[in-house]
Amino acid sequence: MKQARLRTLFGLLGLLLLSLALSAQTLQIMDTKGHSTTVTGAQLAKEQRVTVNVRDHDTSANFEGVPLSTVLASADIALGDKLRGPRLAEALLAEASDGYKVVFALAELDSAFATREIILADTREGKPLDAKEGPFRLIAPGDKRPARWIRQVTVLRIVLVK
Ligand SMILES: Nc1nc2c(c(=O)[nH]1)N[C@H]1C(S)=C(S)[C@@H](COP(=O)(O)O)O[C@H]1N2
Ligand SMILES: [Mo]
Repeated sequence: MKQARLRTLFGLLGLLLLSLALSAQTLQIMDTKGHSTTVTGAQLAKEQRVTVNVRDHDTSANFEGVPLSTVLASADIALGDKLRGPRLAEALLAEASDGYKVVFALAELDSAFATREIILADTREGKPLDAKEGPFRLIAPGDKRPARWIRQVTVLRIVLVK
């Protein structure tokens, strides 16, 4: 009886620590006007999640996360019907904590244009990404080189290319 209660207590404590850890993982999204939105690991855990299987150099890897289009929608970056005209010169500049940067055209992230789905991954083989890779990494299935699979991504900046 006592043991069962202790187990429940430790279970709840574990959940609390997990949710605290997830809310400490943050990613910043900046729109073209400089308005910023913060996305947390806890929020990503509640979204519709997808899994992708990709080749990382010579090994197969399973990443799970949320489509970038969903992440952008949560920051009010409109895609679909709203992505037309001059907005087709908009790009997503992803920045990592080591200074590495990569870009994707916004149209590449929109299901109305793209035949593949680029994701913001937070797990690999079912485990949270380690400090070297995560907490967040972009994965673009279909890219033959993994050079845009930016590790430790901290900022997603929407830029208008002039
Ligand atoms: N933050 C960050 N992400 C990065 C890089 C980097 O230097 N910094 N290199 C890229 C390149 S060139 C490759 S080939 C892959 C290699 O990732 P891996 O070592 O995890 O397989 O990560 C990509 N993502
Ligand atoms: Mo690379």
